[in-house]
Amino acid sequence: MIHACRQSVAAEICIGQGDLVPPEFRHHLDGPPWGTVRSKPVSWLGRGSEGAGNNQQGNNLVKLFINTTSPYARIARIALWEKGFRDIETRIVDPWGDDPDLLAANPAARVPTLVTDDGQALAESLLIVLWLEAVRPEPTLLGGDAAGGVARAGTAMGVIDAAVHTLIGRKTAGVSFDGSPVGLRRQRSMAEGLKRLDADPPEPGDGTPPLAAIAAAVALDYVQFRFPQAGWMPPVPRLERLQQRMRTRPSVEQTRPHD
Ligand SMILES: N[C@@H](CCC(=O)N[C@@H](CS)C(=O)NCC(=O)O)C(=O)O
Repeated sequence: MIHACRQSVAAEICIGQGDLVPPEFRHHLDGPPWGTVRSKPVSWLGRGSEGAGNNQQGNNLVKLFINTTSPYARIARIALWEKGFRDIETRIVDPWGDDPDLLAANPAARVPTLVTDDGQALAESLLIVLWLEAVRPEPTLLGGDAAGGVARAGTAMGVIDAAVHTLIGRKTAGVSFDGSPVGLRRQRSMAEGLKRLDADPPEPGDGTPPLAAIAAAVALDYVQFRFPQAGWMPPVPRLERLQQRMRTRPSVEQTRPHD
């Protein structure tokens, strides 16, 4: 049996071929166990202590499950930070390792998952943003042009989804996934989505950035992080300017993806 071993900041995992198999099917596997995960609780959303601060409102959020590479978790982290929920407890997990607490909160075992103190588990990055907009409308993340902003955010999410799906494809098919019809389609989504965002990039503004700018910056950072020097990467000078401006926000800088 071939094993893929990898290491991340918070989770050291060595996953056998059970990696993608749900628990109830694991008994079909032979060979070594499913894998081990060591997750550590952390008390801050970012990498360092620079961003630490007080939650300005009541503490009705108890835990955010994240990992340090997930663009979805990063969107939720930035949104929470920008909304003033800066000191929520975060727990770094490997979502592929079936962390029992994450699984208990979210049957899809995906990050981000946000657990509130009344036991509600909120999944899906954009639903977390939606919920945040409802419970804390100011500062808004919708910006002045709601339709334009949501349209651009949707393009950025298409890039993020395509990037993540490419990595999942590689998990099952290896790098040959990239040249498959689906892999090429995902590549096109990334390249064309980034081109379109570059042609008409979101405006970050001077204060709280809108969701479109957050999602576009997260998308570009993630593609560059996961596919450095990719031949299909289009030139995106305007998007790179947005990226630089967004990095002046601690919420963005402190959550940059890292293994
Ligand atoms: N649509 C979800 C996607 C979340 C997602 O796929 N997260 C990944 C990490 S990048 C994950 O947890 N993957 C584990 C899995 O798919 O089992 C969102 O917007 O939050």
